[in-house]
Order: sequence, then structure tokens, then C-alpha cells
Amino acid sequence: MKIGIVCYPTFGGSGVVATELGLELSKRGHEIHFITYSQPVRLELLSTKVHFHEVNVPEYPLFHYQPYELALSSKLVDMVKLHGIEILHVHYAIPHAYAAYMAKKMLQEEGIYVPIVTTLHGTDITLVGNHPFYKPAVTFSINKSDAVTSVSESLKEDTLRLFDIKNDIEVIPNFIDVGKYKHTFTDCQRGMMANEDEKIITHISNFRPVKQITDVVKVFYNIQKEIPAKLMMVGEGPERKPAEQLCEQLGISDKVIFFGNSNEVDRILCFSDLFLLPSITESFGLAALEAMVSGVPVISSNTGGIPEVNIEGVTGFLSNVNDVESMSKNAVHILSDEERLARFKQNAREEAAKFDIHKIVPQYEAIYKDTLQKC
Ligand code: GMT
Repeated sequence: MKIGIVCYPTFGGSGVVATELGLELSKRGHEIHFITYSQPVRLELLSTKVHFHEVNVPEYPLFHYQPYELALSSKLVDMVKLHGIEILHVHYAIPHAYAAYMAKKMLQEEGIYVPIVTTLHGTDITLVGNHPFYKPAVTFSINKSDAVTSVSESLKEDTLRLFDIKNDIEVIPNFIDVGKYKHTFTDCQRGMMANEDEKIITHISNFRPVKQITDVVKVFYNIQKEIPAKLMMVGEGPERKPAEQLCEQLGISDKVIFFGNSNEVDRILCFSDLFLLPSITESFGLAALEAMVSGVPVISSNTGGIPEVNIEGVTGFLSNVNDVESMSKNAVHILSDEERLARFKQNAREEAAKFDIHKIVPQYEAIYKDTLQKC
């Protein structure tokens, strides 16, 4: 199949999922066309099977807001015609599903039919899409998609609760390439990060308010009072500065390393003992799955789709949002006993294997085939 993939090209989970999906589909023989405003961060190699088409939005002073949707839908029309793309798969409803629908209608005028698969990722439903200023357009574009998927049961329920949806929504969970995360590289440089007796705690995100970054710091503060430890903070975003300030206030700056964005999270996770994800809401928690596949247990909030990934008492523990005391207690419980820690690490690896890319990607292929047949 010739598949057009529209996504955000940044470090966010939806862009990562879209990129990994496209790369895996290309390995399975499909021709993939990524269409977005810059080359996706995890898309390193282009080939005859993997193409990238940049959406350019010319700046014009009249516009207070530059019309990205317009440029995207025009680019989709051009690329479908030029490359014979058979199906468009858009990740994150806003504004991608809307732009794809406009492209579909323009193409129909020329006798070309291209169906749209929309994958809902989370904040496009829970935090942003639900806003009254966007809701009618988001509802419309979900209902006009030829197939809709969501990354967790919880997100499907949220979508049906918050929007008037006429379409079926199929849950296809996020995935991970288990093979890629098998630590074949031998340079897991734990010694460079911490002393022998110190445990390594990690958090990876886009440092937005929804990630509750200050709770990461507070939980770590409590952990290090009981157990020698270091905290690795990976990612960039608006909450980084307040987190750095809080570390200073608490007198733990020398125990916390802020890495910024990284394309090599597997190298950081390989020496991690525990992952913290205290988010206010999280449709899935891809970062938790990436930790688990590296054998890192997870201390998280029990919100959204996280309980579908992090299993209470097996791969980690879940607490109410903001319950720093409970998260700290659970973290110390796992870290304070080497045998228990090893068991949680093993469980995390085993549970993550259920989300292996080779099990999940065929589900998307089935949706494409089904959608093409129906249309
Ligand atoms: O977490 C973010 O703020 C980024 C966002 C995105 O769209 O990239 O992540 C959402 O999609 C990920 C991939 O499906 C999920 O793993 C995240 O849980 C989800 N984030 C939220 O629901 C807050």
C-alpha cells in the first residue's frame, strides 16, 4: 500500500508512534509518505520506501495566525496526486483530521478517492479538543474519518463521553520494538551517572504542566532522604525552569541531571532503576512503556490509560494524581530490596513484550485493508 502519514514531527508521543509505525510499515513492504512541517525527529533515514514531504506555510503579515491547515490540505492533495497515495493516516485529530477531510473533498472533485484513518492520541481529546472553541470541528472531523482508532480503552471512553461520535472507535494500543531495546550495546555507562551505591531514577517527557513535573522532584526528594539516589530528567518544556528552581530550593541540585531532549532514551533507560510518571492525565503513557521494555519499573499516577500499561504491584505502583506521599512510599518499597527490585524489573520487561511492534502493527494494516475495501 502507499500510505500517507500526517503527524507532529516533535518529541511528543504521537509523533514518535507515527514515525515508528511508518518505519515498520515500510519494512513490511509498504511505501510511506510522511507529510508534516519538518522531518520527524525519529526519522533518520529516508529510502525508496520512506519519503518525507515538508509542508511550508508562507509568512504573510496580514495573518495574525498563519493558516497551517490550508497549507497541509493543499500539500496532501498534491502528494496524493503525485505519488498515488491510497490512504491517509493522520495522528492527532487537531488539525490533521480536519485538514485531511478537506483534502479528501478536494480530491473527490477530481474523481480521486482517498480514505482517512484518524488515530486519537490523548490531548487532542482530553485537554485541547474538548475546548468549546475547537469541539465542533473536532467532532466533525472524527465523524467524517473513514476509520478511527484510539491508543487506549480509556481514551476511547473519554472520546465517547466528551464528543457526540457516530463512528466506531477501535482501540489499538501503542507499541514498542522489543528487539531494539534488547541491550545489545555494552556501553551502559551507569558509572558515569551515579556511584555504585546510588539508585538511578528517571523521568522523560515534554515538561508540560500535564506532566506534573514538580511532583517528580518532590517524590525524588523523598526517595533520596531514604536511599542514595540520582534523578535523570530528560526532555524540554515550560516546566523545566520551575523544576530546576525547586531542586535548588530543596538543596538537591547536585543529585539531579537535566539532559534536555534526547534521541537515545534507551541509553538512559538502560541504567535506570525506576521511572516516575505522575501526570495529571495520560491517555497511554508511551514513556512508561519505553521504560518498562528497558526493565525499569514505573511509579505513576492512576489516571487515563496508564493502568492499561503499568500494572499495580507487578510492573510498579499507581497512586492518585498529586499523592506524592504514596508515590514516594511505593518508590522506596521497590528500591529498598534488591530481590524485589529485580522482580519488578523482570515483570516490567515481560509486560512490555505484550506491546511488541510485531503484534500491534498488523492491526493497523488490517484497518487500512478494511477501510480501502469498504470505500
Ligand atoms: O504527552 C504529551 O503531551 C504528548 C502527546 C502527544 O500527542 O504527542 O502524548 C499523547 O500521545 C501519546 C502517544 O499516543 C501518549 O502515550 C500520551 O499518553 C499522550 N499524552 C497525554 O494524554 C497527556
